[in-house]
Amino acid sequence: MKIIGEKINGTRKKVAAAIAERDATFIRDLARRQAENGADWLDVNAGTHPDREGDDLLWLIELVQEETDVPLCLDSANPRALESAIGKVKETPMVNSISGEPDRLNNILPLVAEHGCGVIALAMDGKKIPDSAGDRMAVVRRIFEATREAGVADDRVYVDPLVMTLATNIESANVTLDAIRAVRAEFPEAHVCLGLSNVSFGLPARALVNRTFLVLATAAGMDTAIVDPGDARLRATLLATEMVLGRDRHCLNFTRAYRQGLLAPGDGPPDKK
Ligand code: THG
Repeated sequence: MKIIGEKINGTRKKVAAAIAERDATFIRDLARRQAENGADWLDVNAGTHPDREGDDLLWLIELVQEETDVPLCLDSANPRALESAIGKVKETPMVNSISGEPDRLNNILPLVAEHGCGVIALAMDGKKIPDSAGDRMAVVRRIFEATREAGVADDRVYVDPLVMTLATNIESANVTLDAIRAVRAEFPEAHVCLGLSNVSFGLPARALVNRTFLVLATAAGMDTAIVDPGDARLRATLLATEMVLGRDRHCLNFTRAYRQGLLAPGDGPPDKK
């Protein structure tokens, strides 16, 4: 599993305040901690007004890159903000995201093609996420027509089938799992990427719900997750899941993590008393 660290997101209150106050220490700290916890990319989302987003994104990028060499995942729907950000990054970034929306395809895809970026493709084309896996796949097929036409190889595309909360639709995770399997079957070279936390919005014990969904989404074929890399229980669950699915030869990663004390308390040997 590849991990995109989600913490530098201006829709979070603390990050919004840090951006507004130009609190560099707070942002640097988020970057360093996620890098230390093994993030493969760091998502950077300014989440600010479109007039400010470009400048705020550049400020964030500069700070993050002073702290770590982990490549960035530029999280914006704004082609102008993305274009100036792509010019500033040291490592080839991931672009988060395109969708089936013609404006985003026309304005963002050329940047992705030119700079050789990976790109997250949301399985939606308007404001609303399609209800069924079939309707999401119809969008995904149109996106691949466009990425192939632009010369972006399938293995640079990270399809995000999207998940909505179970609190308002009990089938929502099932729809997403069906979409993941359909993407894997139809576009075997492509990746599947998901932000997990929407699944539990409005529910209690969200971390438990997110971890459970992580297991199922991984089994269905998700290979990239947008999560908090500092969530030790989530990482432990991930290590166990990959081993159980046969993706950890000789159980090396799992046993090494155990010896390093990285598996969460309570998941070790049973208490003898
Ligand atoms: N797909 C793609 N990109 C995405 C998402 C996705 N980018 C944004 C988001 N979803 C993933 N990132 C985050 C970042 C932070 C939090 C959740 C998702 C988060 N949420 C806290 C919570 O849920 O309790 C509350 C916010 C806070 O801390 O203030 O931390 O799906 N392609």
